[in-house]
Amino acid sequence: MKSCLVIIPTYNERDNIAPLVAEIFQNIPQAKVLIVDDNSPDGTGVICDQLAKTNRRVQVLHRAAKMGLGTAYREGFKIALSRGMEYIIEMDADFSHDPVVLKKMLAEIPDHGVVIGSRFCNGVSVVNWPIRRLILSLLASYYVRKITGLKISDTTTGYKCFKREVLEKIDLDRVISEDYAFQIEMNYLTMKLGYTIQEIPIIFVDRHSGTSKMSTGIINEALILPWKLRLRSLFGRLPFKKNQP
Ligand SMILES: Nc1nc2c(ncn2[C@@H]2O[C@H](COP(=O)(O)OP(=O)(O)OP(=O)(O)O)[C@@H](O)[C@H]2O)c(=O)[nH]1
Ligand SMILES: [Mg+2]
Repeated sequence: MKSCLVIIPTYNERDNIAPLVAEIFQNIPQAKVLIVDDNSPDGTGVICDQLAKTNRRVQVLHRAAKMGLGTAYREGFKIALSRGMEYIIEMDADFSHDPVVLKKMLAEIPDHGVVIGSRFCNGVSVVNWPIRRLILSLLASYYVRKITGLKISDTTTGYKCFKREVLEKIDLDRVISEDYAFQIEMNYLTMKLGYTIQEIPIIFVDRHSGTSKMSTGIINEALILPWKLRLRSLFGRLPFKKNQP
């Protein structure tokens, strides 16, 4: 069984994090978990420390302040690579991503660069999401596909599993997205490296408790990013390590 690290970024997820970690281990007991907490004002970090104390498979990275989802994953990826992890999973803390899917992701990943949990590859499979969020997400995916040439139906999902060799080829310090646009950027880089992106259907459920961190700034970053990626690609400035395309 290959090693696997599930990275969970948290900001104010006090009620979600402990039950989520328990469900992850129920589904994939062999995994390790890394929580990246940005000094959540609601005390999520303290709960994470308790989890780490009682389970050696859980590790917590505490950051000083809210610095964005993209930067949290970048730091998490570096730790995963330094610890020799073969498969690296991204997952939200709010139960929108059903841990039951983890096994299927791990079954598919050997044949692909990345496996993504997709809300739109099997019709639209979201539950309890406000129609405004759904339309925004569908439009975002359409827009991103048109500009980047990505062929996937859900370009912004945050439920994914990377193969180590993909992350090894990317210079994570030169990845530009700080927040949710990170998902688009990583898909684009995976495609440009020549790896396949496999979509598997998920049923996305709105967060159990807590509040969304979505903001206008975050949406603007995602709107501008596809153009930046195209320009960077055109000028050979994509953040690949030496000897990559
Ligand atoms: N460490 C860290 N985690 C973050 C940050 N922003 C969001 N998160 C976490 O990233 C995950 C996704 O954020 P959500 O607020 O659920 O975003 P969303 O799923 O697009 O929005 P909702 O539909 O409201 O759930 C959650 O686990 C958040 O706690 C951040 O700046 N730093
Ligand atoms: Mg969420």
